[in-house]
Amino acid sequence: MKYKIFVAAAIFFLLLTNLSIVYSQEIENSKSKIQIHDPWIRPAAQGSNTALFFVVENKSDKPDTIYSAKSSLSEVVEIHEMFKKGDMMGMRQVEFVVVLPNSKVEFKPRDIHVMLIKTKKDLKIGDEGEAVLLFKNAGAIKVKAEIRDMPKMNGMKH
Ligand SMILES: [Cu+2]
Repeated sequence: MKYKIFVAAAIFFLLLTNLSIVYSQEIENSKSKIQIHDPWIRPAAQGSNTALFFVVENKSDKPDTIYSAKSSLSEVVEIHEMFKKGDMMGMRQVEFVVVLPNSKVEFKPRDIHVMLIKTKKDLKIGDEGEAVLLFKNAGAIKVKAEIRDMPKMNGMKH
């Protein structure tokens, strides 16, 4: 009898701690030493590929590393970099990106980006999409990204 109660209590406790882990995993951007500025996603039709861009600011005096990202917007989420091979531009997956203490790293078009492969729905201008960025020290940071068009090239401003 006592054993059963103990087991039930243990299971209940496990559930409780698991739940609290799930909830504490995703940190609000504003409370973290790592700040994600201006997250945005290029619009895309369902089933195609697009990317998430943002600026990471490390406000701590220790380096941090973004090693993964997740999102329900696409089937696959990867961290990519661009590279040049002769005249061709290509992109490839990277394992991580280091953000040095008190500095910023910009994820931007034609540079490092979070690739959203095979989008699950149309991502239309003006909509919002959520993603979670995983850092070694800061943990999982949830971002709400605005879906918007590529910025105009500098020379094309009127
Ligand atoms: Cu890519």
